[in-house]
Amino acid sequence: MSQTNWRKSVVYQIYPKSFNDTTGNGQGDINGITEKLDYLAYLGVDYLWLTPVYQSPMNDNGYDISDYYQVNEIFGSLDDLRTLISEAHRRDLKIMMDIVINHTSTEHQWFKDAYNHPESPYRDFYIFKKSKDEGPPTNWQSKFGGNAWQQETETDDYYLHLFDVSQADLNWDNPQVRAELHRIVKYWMDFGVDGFRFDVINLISKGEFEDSKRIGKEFYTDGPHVHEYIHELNKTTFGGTDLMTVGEMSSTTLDHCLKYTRPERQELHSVFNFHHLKVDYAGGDKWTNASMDFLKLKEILMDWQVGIYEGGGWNAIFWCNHDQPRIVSRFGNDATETLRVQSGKMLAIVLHMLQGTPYIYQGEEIGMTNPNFTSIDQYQDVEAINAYKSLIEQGMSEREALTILNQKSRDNSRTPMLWNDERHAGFTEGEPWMPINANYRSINVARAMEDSESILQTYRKLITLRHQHDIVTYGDIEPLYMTHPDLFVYRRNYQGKSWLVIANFSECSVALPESLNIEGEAVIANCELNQRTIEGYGAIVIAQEEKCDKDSE
Ligand code: TEU
Repeated sequence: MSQTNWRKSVVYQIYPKSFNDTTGNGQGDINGITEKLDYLAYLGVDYLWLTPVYQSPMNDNGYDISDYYQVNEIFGSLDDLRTLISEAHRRDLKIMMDIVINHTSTEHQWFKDAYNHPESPYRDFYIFKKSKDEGPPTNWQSKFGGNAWQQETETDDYYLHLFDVSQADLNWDNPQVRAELHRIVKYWMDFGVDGFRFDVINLISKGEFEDSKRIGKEFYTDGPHVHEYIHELNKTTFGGTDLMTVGEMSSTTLDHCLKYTRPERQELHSVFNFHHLKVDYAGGDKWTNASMDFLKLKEILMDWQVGIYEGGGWNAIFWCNHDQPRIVSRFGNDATETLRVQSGKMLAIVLHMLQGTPYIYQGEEIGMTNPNFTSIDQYQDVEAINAYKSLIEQGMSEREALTILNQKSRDNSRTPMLWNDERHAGFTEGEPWMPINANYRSINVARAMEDSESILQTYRKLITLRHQHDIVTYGDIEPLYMTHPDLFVYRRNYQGKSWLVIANFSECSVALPESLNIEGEAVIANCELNQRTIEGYGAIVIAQEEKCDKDSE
């Protein structure tokens, strides 16, 4: 297996339950991933990130781990995972595991022992607190709705769960907990994996529990000891190896992300942040219907691009993951086939020319869309179901609530991968655990592979460009025309060369600003620039010999 430069790499995210089923039980499995490795090699990606496949009651689809050392039997066995790793390595593909160590499932042996046994040595593995004024210890809110404290049945104590009630937060202030978590990471390193994605790793250090009135985010986001604990994790486990690491950072700041990723601090290689994906949250509230604020999208993306580049950190860049709606339905346009293909390519070009490590979420590369469910019964996700109940309680009609879920739910991205136009889109021989998108006959991998003009071919070309041209990885980033209402324009500059990226986020043709120099050779495009006009959802990257000073705001 050859050495991989993680900085020049592209990562493909796999949600195993919805990827490819080889047993006929309607849920994807590890052997299903192995079966598709040739396709992933054809796509050209470098790393495969698997969302959790450990033993779990699956209340949050695997982000509730009950045994970190075992594979959930719905996904297969440890041997299947060994085979996947060696088959991936044969094709120069690397495997990243998802490590969920902010919390465990309440089915984990540690928690079972701790619960109801105040004397248990595992009691201090979690965060148990006394009730306050006959209510929960603080007013902290769970990210999945409701109070973040759950009362024990036998005692007066509450335990903390920042996510579902079945996901109890670990107490990282306890050195024994940290030692156990380091052991888990080392186990998977020895197993032969090539990288880790750390789930909500910036929430591990909880601050003050005193103020009971606030909803709590500020007490545990990028908390008091977070950098110390991540540095310790690095030094004790993956530090000094070439394992690639990325941390998922919830509601974080640029300053903290520089600290997490500047190499000399020895914490992580790269970080995900989500600020650019909140530009369609009306008043900051996810559970609303709103169109996106395009100027805000540009501003946030560019603040992070420039800030991380100048500060010497590293971004993970992405439009999609298993918690986000499909990007072509969200910031693109899926109203017609032509618009879907055009906007899908445009979004791909804009993202993959940015600085950082790009992530592709399964199905994004063929432009999969939101499924537009018609009934709440089609939803599976704990967060969506809680949100639905709460919207109805607030007086909304079922129809209105469903419209919001259709736009925002995490289930939008969790429908099965569309492989071909056969029964259940080739995902399973059995009954799929989630409905198959109705448009699978026209949107599927087999078709995209045959079509030289497909979104898939744009992704393949973008990956090749990144591998071949250092400017994409190392170039600086220069935002342009930031107040233009339709165009997203920026430059990458490196060693006297400059790549100009122009994208039109509107459905209509747009005239290019007069001051923009468009001379040069198109490196990749989904359109031509006729008479200095860019068509609806057009995107083009122009290689220019040197930076042109004519560009201006
Ligand atoms: O997500 C963390 C997280 O905060 C979100 O992306 C979350 O899904 C969103 O805020 C809800 O609106 C990670 C995982 O990616 C997610 O699937 C898990 O449910 C969560 O952690 C808990 O482990």
